[in-house]
Amino acid sequence: LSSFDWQDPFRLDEQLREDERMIMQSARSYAQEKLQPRVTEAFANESTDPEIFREMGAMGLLGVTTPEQYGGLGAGYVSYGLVAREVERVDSGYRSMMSVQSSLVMYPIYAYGSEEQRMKYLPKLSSGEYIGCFGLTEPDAGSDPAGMKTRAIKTEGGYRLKGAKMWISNSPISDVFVVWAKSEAHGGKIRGFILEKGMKGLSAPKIEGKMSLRASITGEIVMDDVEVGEDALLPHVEGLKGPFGCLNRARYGISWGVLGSAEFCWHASRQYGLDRHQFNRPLAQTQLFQKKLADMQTEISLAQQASLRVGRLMDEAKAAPEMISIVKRNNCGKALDIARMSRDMHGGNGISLEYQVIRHMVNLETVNTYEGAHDVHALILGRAQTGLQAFF
Ligand code: TGC
Ligand code: FAD
Repeated sequence: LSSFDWQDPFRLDEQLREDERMIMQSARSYAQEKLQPRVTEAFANESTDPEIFREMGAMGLLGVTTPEQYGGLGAGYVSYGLVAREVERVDSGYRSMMSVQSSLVMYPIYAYGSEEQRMKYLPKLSSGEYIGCFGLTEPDAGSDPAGMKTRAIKTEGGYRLKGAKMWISNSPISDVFVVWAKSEAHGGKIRGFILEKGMKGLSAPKIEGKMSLRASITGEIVMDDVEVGEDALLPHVEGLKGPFGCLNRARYGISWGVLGSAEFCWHASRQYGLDRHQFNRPLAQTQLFQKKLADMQTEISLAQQASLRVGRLMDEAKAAPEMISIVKRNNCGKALDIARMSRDMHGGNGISLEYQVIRHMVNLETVNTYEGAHDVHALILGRAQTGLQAFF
């Protein structure tokens, strides 16, 4: 039998291709050198630096899976997941900025947009010159987006949009807004529209006072009779499968991202336990501390294998949404447990921003809720095995 690497129990690294390893390494260098030094202050002050989009764009971290002719990297979903993991190792808010831009704005424009829309938006979103957001959730429609109230009313030559979106990542600093509305001209079906900053009647006020994801700006999208042309409509999709097609990709990315947070908390706990002495021995020399480290290592390494498997299947176009529900739900829930455990293992220091684990812990509260709350994914999986709808 060969040796055991405690940091990489199942040799994840060996299972990656050379190009994937290189993308991961460059994301890690960027995240550690450029994001890590500014995160504590950004979180404390609840401030988001829009320059981060330009930096990520220059590093090729936006639009990892977008084809090269539209400014993307043209890489696969395993690479995208590895980038999410490296960025979220620093902060879930930074990963959120990246994954909204990539999966929820660039993907629908690429998959459902016209060639003109692709050429107009994708290169600038990929470079970070444009910042994008995705408006699905509303004040009265969160887990149940079919209940949305936003309407698109047919006008001569286009549409008039009326409604409000809530809890929208990036919206206050966005140039491009992908929003979903029920369109009367399409039998009340949900359709996607691309709005642009500065349109009359469009505003995106910031939501203040979040105790989680404070380095990632969140806002509303208010559409007060916003007039758009026919060219704002995403022509190639209709119904909820439009936004869900984007969510599949973002949820998969999140399944990797949260493992970055969890790994940070695990490694920090281990180091703290080695350094901190109580009762004349390192904390790490106690049975309870070691059990917690073993649980962290076990959950993280199992979850990595599951996300890698789903990523490989996505690259082969063989992944099903329910597979993504399994990894999104499991990995978010386990990462949150790990972050809470890590906070506890740091004792009093665990509540200080300086030790960072409480920042990960409160961030993961959001990640466990958005993109389909933990229990909502349980209902998706329950329906898949019983054939019975338990949402209502
Ligand atoms: P249901 O009847 O199940 O489906 C309606 C239509 O949609 C299709 N569909 C999917 N298509 C592709 N992928 C999926 N995962 C799909 N799930 C469903 C389905 O085939 C059907 O198509 P058709 O052609 O027959 O009409 O719809 P439902 O209303 O019963 O849905 C139930 C439920 C709970 C599963 C769904 O509404 C749900 O997933 N709710 C959670 C909402 C959610 O995830 N919101 C996320 C908002 S965005 C966000 O949080 C971004 S944060 C990002 C960040 O900052 O990083
Ligand atoms: P609800 O749907 O009201 O759920 C509340 C609780 O009830 C949850 O625990 C849920 O699991 C449970 N529940 C709901 N239905 C059922 C049921 N049938 N059976 C049992 N339990 C149920 N949305 C976007 O569109 N774009 C974004 O960019 C975006 N970014 C976000 C950023 C942040 C920081 C946050 C906090 C949210 C963001 N969201 C975004 C919204 C997010 O997707 C929603 O918050 C999420 O879908 C849950 O909706 P809700 O908050 O309305 O909660």
